[in-house]
Amino acid sequence: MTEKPLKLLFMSTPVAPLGSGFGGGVELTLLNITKALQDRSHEVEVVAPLGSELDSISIVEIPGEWQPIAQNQGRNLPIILPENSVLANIWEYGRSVQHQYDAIVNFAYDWLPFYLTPFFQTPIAHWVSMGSLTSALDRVICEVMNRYPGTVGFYTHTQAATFNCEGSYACLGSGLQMSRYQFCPQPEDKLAWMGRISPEKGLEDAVEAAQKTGISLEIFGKIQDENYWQNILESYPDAPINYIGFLDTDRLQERLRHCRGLLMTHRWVEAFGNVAIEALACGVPVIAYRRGGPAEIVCNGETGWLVEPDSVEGLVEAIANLDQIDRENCRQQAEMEYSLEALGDRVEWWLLQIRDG
Ligand code: HBI
Repeated sequence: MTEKPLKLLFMSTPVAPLGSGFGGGVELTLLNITKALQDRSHEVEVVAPLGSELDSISIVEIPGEWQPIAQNQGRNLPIILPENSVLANIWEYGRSVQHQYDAIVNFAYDWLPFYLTPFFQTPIAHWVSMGSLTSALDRVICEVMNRYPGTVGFYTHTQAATFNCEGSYACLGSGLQMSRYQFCPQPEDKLAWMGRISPEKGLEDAVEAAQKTGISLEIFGKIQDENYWQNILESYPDAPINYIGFLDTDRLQERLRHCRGLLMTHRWVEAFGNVAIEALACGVPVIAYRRGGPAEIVCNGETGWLVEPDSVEGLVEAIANLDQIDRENCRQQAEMEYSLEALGDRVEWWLLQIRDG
């Protein structure tokens, strides 16, 4: 890199401390973007809720009440801020130190940072972590896209399209530290499902597919909606499932890599699907509903199978065809498209444009 290094302030999702798993894929994305940019000698300071942990990266921890999650609340949800809002406190901190940075990067899927954008002197780049969910957020995101072209970044084009906004944006994908994921050529006879356990993730379809095929399903992830989880257990009492819980990356890949395939059974337009590239990095093919980000990731017939959305029959058929996928191809796709270097190229370019205005 010949240009002057960037000085960046990263503002976490405010729904829980980083490292808890409640922040979903954006926790991993934030970590990997930080690493990718630090590898290129850029300076990154991370601001996040009190109690956050992010590998060995130091964090400015901010107290306050967590932000309620935006999903499953209906499109007309008004803007909510708790009494002593950690989101507001994070952004008050950002306001007070903004002049020390070239740009601020927002990872919160919330109204406040978008609204505040014109009130800051330092440019703000926004990383949007989900597809469109509420009209209030859609509007403020579109306003920022029009007023500050190129400052809003999405994971995928499918995700960006859900916002129905003409403004220009950056499509950034995601990436992983490939060396942390070990390739496994010979799997055991089991399947994997990974994610926050919450209705929009459609876990019940994967459980039903496990029951129909008799192949056991390892379930990785935080239980975000306890009622939803209990309901699944009651509806499929005989399904061969094994709940593993939320594991850190090292322990996750140790188990995941031995699986024959990863099932992605999302009901919503999944913005990306970090779990898909984690599986591919281990050589595990991905069977996903043809909906949202995973449809832009999986090469049908090469690194997995894309299935008609909400079709458990389709999942069962794809499971029967898993052996047609060469696990080497899966690892190779991850290395080519989703390495930290590939992610760093995209994000560095995006942020340099924003700094240099
Ligand atoms: N909800 N209000 C709100 N703000 C976020 O930043 C947020 C969220 N729900 C989920 C979420 N972020 C992340 O889990 C994403 O990875 C999806």
